[in-house]
Amino acid sequence: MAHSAARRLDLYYWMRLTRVFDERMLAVWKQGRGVGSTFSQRGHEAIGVGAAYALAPEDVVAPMHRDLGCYLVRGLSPRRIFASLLGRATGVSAGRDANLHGMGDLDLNIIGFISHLPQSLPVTLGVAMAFRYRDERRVALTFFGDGSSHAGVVHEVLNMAALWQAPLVMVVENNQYAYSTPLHQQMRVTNIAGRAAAYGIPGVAVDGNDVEAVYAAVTEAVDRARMGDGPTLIEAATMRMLGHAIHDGAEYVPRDLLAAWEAKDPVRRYETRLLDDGIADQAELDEIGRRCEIEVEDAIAFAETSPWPDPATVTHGVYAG
Ligand SMILES: Cc1ncc(C[n+]2csc(CCOP(=O)(O)OP(=O)(O)O)c2C)c(N)n1
Ligand SMILES: [Mg+2]
Repeated sequence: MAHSAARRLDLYYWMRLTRVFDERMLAVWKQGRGVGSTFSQRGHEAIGVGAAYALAPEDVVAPMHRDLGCYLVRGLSPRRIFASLLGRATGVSAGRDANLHGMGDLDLNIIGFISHLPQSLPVTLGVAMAFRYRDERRVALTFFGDGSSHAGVVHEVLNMAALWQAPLVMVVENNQYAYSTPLHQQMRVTNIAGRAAAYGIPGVAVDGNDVEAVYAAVTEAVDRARMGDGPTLIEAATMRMLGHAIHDGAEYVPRDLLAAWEAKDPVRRYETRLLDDGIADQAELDEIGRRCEIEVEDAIAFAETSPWPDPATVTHGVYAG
């Protein structure tokens, strides 16, 4: 798929923004200015950005804990996200949660991350079927991890989505680890996309460190779903470059494995490609980086000066009777 220079620079901007946000977020936490724990996004930039970029605004997406790029592309501002991470009243969940769990915004068609992995699958299947019943040409997209892919509900959803030809795109982010458990200790068949054959739907394996490849694979799956041709399972391979969350030094990950993936870093790789293709020169890419840094610093300042939630609002949004 040939892309315009403007689109390629836009994809680069979103990945760079995700990277800068992640690096600054980790620094803030290490300085003791964070709230609770936080999940590094390093390595996942191309997946979140490439997948979100393939969706129309009216499509519904259910990101998970390493899809910061998706939240940003969908229109959650760095300010609102940082304020959420710091548990402030100006955050997406108005202080109800202090990490990427509490980031749903139905005005942007984002379903908040459901902590019980991978329960976004049955929810998005329901959303997709609602589109079908209402005769709306909209698509639902959900992410889940390699570790999450073993849960029984995944197989139920794959079967029902296939049977009903639901307009659903399921993206497995295979980052080689589920917490401290490497892929080979999770399953004998490590080709997750291959599981799709058992349900009679397409299974697509894609390089999750190549933003244009992710964008192309998700675009094709979204188009199929929108045309009424049913669901797709996409496996996007990458590496979780840091620990599971900030407390985890990931000493159990072999250093040579990390070095091999570092050489395929999604942001730097795209930067090299843009330079090689003459889309931009280094000064222009640096300028994009500076823009991202300014945006993220502004978001941090906004978040840190935002008020805590008013205790009187504690029951707002509680629906149990
Ligand atoms: C049902 C359930 N069990 C356990 C957890 C705790 N938990 C959170 S993330 C995680 C690892 C998930 O691994 P994977 O699906 O590969 O995603 P990754 O963190 O690697 O992106 C676990 C066990 C959870 N959130 N939900
Ligand atoms: Mg994983």
